[in-house]
Amino acid sequence: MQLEQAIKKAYALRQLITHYNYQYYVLDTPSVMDYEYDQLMRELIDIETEFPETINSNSPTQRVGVSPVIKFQEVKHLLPMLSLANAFNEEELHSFNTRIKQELCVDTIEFSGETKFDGLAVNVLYENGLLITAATRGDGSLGEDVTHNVRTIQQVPLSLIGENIPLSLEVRGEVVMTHKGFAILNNRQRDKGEKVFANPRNAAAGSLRQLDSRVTAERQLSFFAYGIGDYNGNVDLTNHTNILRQLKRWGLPVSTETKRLNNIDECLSYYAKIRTMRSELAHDIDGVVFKVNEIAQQRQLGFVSRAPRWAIAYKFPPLEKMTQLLDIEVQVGRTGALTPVARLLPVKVAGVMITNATLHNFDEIKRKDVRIGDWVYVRRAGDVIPEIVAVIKERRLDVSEFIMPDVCPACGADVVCQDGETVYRCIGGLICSAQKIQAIIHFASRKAMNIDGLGDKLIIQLNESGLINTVADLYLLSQEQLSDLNRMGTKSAKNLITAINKSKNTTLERFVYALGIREVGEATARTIAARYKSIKSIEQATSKELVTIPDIGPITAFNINHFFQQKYNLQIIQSLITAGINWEIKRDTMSLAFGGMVFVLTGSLLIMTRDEAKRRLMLLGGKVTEKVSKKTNYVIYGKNPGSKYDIAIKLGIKTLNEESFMKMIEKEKVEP
Ligand code: D41
Repeated sequence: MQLEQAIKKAYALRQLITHYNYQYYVLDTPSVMDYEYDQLMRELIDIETEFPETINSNSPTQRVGVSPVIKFQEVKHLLPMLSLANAFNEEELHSFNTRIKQELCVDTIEFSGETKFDGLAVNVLYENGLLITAATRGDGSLGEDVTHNVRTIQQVPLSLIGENIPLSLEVRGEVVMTHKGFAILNNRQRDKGEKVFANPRNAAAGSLRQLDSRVTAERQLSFFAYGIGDYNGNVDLTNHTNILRQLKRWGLPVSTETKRLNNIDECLSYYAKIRTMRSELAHDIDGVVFKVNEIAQQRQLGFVSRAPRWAIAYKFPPLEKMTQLLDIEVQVGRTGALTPVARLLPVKVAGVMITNATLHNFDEIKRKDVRIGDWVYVRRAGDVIPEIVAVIKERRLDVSEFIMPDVCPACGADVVCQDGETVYRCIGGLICSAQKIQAIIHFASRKAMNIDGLGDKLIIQLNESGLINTVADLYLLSQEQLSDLNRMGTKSAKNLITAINKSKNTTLERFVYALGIREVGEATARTIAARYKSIKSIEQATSKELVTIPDIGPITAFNINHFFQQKYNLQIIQSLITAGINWEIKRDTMSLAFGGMVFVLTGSLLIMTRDEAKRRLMLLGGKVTEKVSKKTNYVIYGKNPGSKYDIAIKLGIKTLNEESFMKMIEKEKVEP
């Protein structure tokens, strides 16, 4: 290749790659396969390696620097980066609206609404369409030069695309890290024994303040433009909606949730809508921002003390709050697993009073170095159980490390932690009162035997008063015994007995699930029930056989087999069945020996009666019909067969005499 040709080819490749980047990062509609994209990049790299003269700094191959910067330089923003006033409730938003309506002498104001990203504000300067500098907000006038790092963010175009490229343009936006990127980064940091970040915002900040852009490039940062600063171009930008649309045309990513809002009521609905979506978004947001849409009106309003009077951030209640860890309680689960639970100084997070948080397991406590008495950040997002995000080490006073108990807090049996497992377990089994109670709670639960009205508290009460020791005892309870209990009326006692009786009619899969075998959830229980069809067959299944079933691994197979080898468990199952627990035997006829086959009987049978033969065929999944047709598989004939036999011969259908028929069913060993 000649140099001239190489320059042309490199140019074409850059155009194409930039275009694909735009479709992927800005429009969110990828138009090529990753493979194809990678090929184009490879081709460009090859050309640039052979002809280094073709390289320019806005080539997509030049995002990551080859060496760290020495220190962060100062950058003066062409126009200052203002700050945002806040509203924390509806009233404050209304007074914002009233104030500016008065100022502008209008009845209603049109706003532009957008999500408020919880990241870091940056200013990206483009001159003649080329990215020149990117700087943090700093004090609003002077920021830190983070160009080398912002260049590594795939969403940020190194050169603008489209028409009417401005001579100069400052793009204001927010650098954020996705939840996914945050989780990946923290896992990697943990593996390397390095500092983990408390939240995506801190992680984004830490990543942007790297001297070495090769480190930043490995972290998944995103960028969203929310406005402009200095602008020298010939496209008329008369309102904020236009600005965002034009930024998108020039190849800059803009939040997909921006919306034009006709009045303050629409702003309130927008706020409510975004708030419900909050936990589903890929990024953390801490509120919404409303901006007066018309630039002319913005000018008229101006700003006070570095904050524009035409914009306001309506903040969401924070998902994270500070509180004190009062105690770590160790709970024993159904399978003996010990779970540490944090008891907190009650604190309201996102509208809900939080008193407990999960600590998952002992490893988690060690990793986060959580100690009783510490001040911590608790986080509640969506419907998830609140969790401790991080310890505020600066506030730590005299606290000592938490030690996992070496005996079970419920029964005093030994606690073991198997190699390779993070879980500590009580080995007490069903001798352990905690495990016993959890087993009964599980048995009665909705997806198991579904005993209506039999809640945790009642189960504990029944156990403490000596009425139930195992799940089988539930079916021996009488209404009188129940009415004698504290807080239990005759009516509730009667209802409970009815519910218990009702639970006797169940399905095999529910029953298997209810037994609470370790690692056997609903899905596995369903698989086992479908495969074995009777509790007797399940009891006899070997581990070797169980592992051949899809989705059952060696550990689950072992657990199932081990469970049914315990005499105690078999006794309980027997008692339950004696008490009247039953399920309909559903046959999957297709999987049986004669599944889907059609038989016709003719002549008088001597070895067994016609009804008996019919029953046997049906037990094996066969269907018995009267007329011979092309669909018939076999005609079984006895003495003096009639016309049905002749038709079978004519149609070429297989015929069997009684002896061959007997041999055939004997081979299938069907119990009579
Ligand atoms: O998403 C954001 N964090 C965001 C920040 C946004 N959507 N809009 C913003 N608009 C402004 C003005 C109105 C001053 C141009 C902002 C910020 N400012 C801002 N971010 C950090 C300081 C100010």
